[in-house]
Amino acid sequence: MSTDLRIGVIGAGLMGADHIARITHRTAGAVVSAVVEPDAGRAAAAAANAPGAQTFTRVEDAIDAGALDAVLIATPGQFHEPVLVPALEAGLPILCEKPLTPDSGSSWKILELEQKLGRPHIQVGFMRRFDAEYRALRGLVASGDSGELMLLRCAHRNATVPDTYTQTMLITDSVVHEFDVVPWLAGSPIQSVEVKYPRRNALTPTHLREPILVMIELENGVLADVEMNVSMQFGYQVATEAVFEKGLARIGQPSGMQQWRDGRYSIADHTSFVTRFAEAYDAQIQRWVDAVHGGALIDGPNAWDGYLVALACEAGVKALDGGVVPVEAPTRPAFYA
Ligand code: ISE
Repeated sequence: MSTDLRIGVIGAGLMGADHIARITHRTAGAVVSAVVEPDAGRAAAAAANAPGAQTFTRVEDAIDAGALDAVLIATPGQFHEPVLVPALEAGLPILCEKPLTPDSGSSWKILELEQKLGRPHIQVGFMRRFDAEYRALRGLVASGDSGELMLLRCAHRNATVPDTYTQTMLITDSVVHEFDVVPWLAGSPIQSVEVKYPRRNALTPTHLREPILVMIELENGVLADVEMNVSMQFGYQVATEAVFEKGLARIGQPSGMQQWRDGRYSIADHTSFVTRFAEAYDAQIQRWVDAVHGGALIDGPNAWDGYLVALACEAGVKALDGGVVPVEAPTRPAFYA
């Protein structure tokens, strides 16, 4: 009998399809047993990478059919809550792509529901925490080898974004990652958020005003600036420079083959987060699967982390209209200690 974890993947868009292929081809100890996707074409295309998986249009049907042991939610954020609720009610382990939910009120309700289960069941998909260079930088900060961390200079650049991408998504879909990873790197919660607008990129879609510069102030005095740029054209880049008392560290620089040709020097960079963070996604899913097998259920950011990020996103969205917006979090429940 197979002991593989039977994962139901909810949503078979870009990320869902990528995770389905990952679980089938690169994750040990797991299979995709169910694909929940209302769009028949997407469901069929995704199922081709998941031999033997059943397809459903509603998560409740997959749960009622006993078709899964764990749930991976890869739908857009506004559709997370309607999946989180039945999955928690069924007591299933969950890996939920970011954000946990789009606002702190609904995230709080999810925390309340989860706390009925006795221990955390939700891991949130902040994959940067699994990236080898981010981990090395966090280790450097914690070691104190370069002195205290003072500044994080973060660049987050997308070539383009789809027409459905809105102004608030600069915060809720993109800077959301820095709202998780900056406090994690620096070991301190977010105190306030401010947004500044440099000169607008003429190539930006007409309904957007960007790039933006987001200032994130942490309780320990570390300041992070984030250049959020979604019309960069050339490719995808997520890079950070950390400024310490005794030196600097850089992560996210292009690597791989350097080429000299026709009087030019070049090195390839990424064009999408799917390749930039491929290894981080692999590690994230593998560690989650191992944690479920081992009984810990999660091994990574939890729903409380997701809630804190929801609070920061609310502040960030307000800050799009100007001013320094404070982030105030309640005391962390002992359940998430
Ligand atoms: C996208 O949803 C992601 O999560 C990517 O990591 C981010 O770079 C991009 O801006 C988002 O739209």
